[in-house]
Amino acid sequence: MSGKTDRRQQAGLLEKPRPKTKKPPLYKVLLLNDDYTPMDFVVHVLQRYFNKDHEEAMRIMLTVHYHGVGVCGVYPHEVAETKVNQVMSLAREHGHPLQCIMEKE
Ligand code: TYC
Repeated sequence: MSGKTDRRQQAGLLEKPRPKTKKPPLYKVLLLNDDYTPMDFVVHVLQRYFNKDHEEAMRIMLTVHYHGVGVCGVYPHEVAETKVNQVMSLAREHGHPLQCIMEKE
């Protein structure tokens, strides 16, 4: 056998250095289509909570309008949850049936 382990190996210095930041699981925040929520309101929500400019917000809103669902952004669990709650609260306050959900990536 090779005998004694050298100091570098003991110190772990032969291991590939890896960044020890563990990445959290990510969640997509989705908007669902409905027949009643005004388009302007959805665009406003995308700009206010998802930091989209007007053009990108329009694009996402129309994706939802024509395809039934669209991705607003991808975030760690707690951030996604907060955004879902903010969107649902604002929609309820305004009497709109808009649905916002999160889904593991
Ligand atoms: N379909 C809605 C309308 O015609 C607009 C809309 C878009 C609603 C996206 C919800 O997530 C939504 N007024």
